[in-house]
Amino acid sequence: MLTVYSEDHRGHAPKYELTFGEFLPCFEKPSRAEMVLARVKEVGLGEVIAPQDFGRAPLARVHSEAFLDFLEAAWGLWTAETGSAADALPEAFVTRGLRQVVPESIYGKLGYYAIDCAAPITAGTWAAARASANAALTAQRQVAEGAESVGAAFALCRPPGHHASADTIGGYCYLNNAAITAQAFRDQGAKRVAILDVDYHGGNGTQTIFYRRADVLFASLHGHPKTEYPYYLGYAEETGEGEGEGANLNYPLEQGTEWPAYEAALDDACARIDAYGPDALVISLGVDTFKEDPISKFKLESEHYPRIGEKIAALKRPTVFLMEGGYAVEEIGINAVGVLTGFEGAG
Ligand code: SP5
Ligand code: ZN
Repeated sequence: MLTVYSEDHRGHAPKYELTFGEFLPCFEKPSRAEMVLARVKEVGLGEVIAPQDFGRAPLARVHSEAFLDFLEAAWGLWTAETGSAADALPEAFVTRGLRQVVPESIYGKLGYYAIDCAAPITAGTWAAARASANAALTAQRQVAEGAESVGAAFALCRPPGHHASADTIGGYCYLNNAAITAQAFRDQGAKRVAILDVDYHGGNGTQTIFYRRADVLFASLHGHPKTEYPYYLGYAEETGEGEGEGANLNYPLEQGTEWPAYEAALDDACARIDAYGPDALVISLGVDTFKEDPISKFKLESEHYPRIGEKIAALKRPTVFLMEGGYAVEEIGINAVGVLTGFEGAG
């Protein structure tokens, strides 16, 4: 399987995030991608190529222009206003009863466009986020064009994307790579696209982007938002709205979930995806479901990841895998690439 990877992610190495009531060293760090790349090479998964630059147009198909302007300008505005070399983070948020205005201050802009204090902006964040989206789009193009009979490709995206909505960042995410990829398939003629999100955290950004649409099915298995980030979305009763009714499938699972319950939910999601009849499949591949993950509470073991890949392969659709979360850095390569080798072994 082809892997798309850019070194530009290294320029995005924020220092601290607010988690567990403390500013802790960021769990989402460059070594994650390096470990996955090392494993891709170790198992001989296939060729590794650099992304092409698709420019801003495919990003603007799912994100607002004002949001993209903000992301591009944020670091410059931060340094100009604060003179600080610290990473840019919000200190107040637009919540109930406040005016939905975009203030002049970068602090006000950050609070308008962010949902938490876990997506710091640094000098290299915009370039890294663009490279991550370009990796996704390059993998999409390879699969869509079926070059060299590519049935699937892997974009080693960093930073991840599934918590970013049309106009918000959060949860280590800036540009929604899965939404951008699904939209690219649609814009190139796919009638229906399915996104399967197996990251431990509910993909609130992806859900929101497609919630009123029938042309993109979003199915997500995740820690139950009653106890797990992102808390305010990802409940089972969220099934889509308007034309999108029935095209959003959430499988919230309890803390401590082990393989049998996980497999049952995954089988159900795959059956629903198959019935939907998508022309292409996008996988938000998070491996923070691993038992040793430092911020998550599922109990999957390394042997289970190839089985996830086999089930995805059984859908027999052109498939783009996108790296999302996974913070047990020692095992992130084994687990993420395990899904891909499981997929190939079944094919
Ligand atoms: C892409 C991705 O995996 N982003 C994850 C962002 C998670 N940030 C919040 C982590 C919260 C951990 N604390 C949860 C305690 C509740 N049991
Ligand atoms: Zn996650």
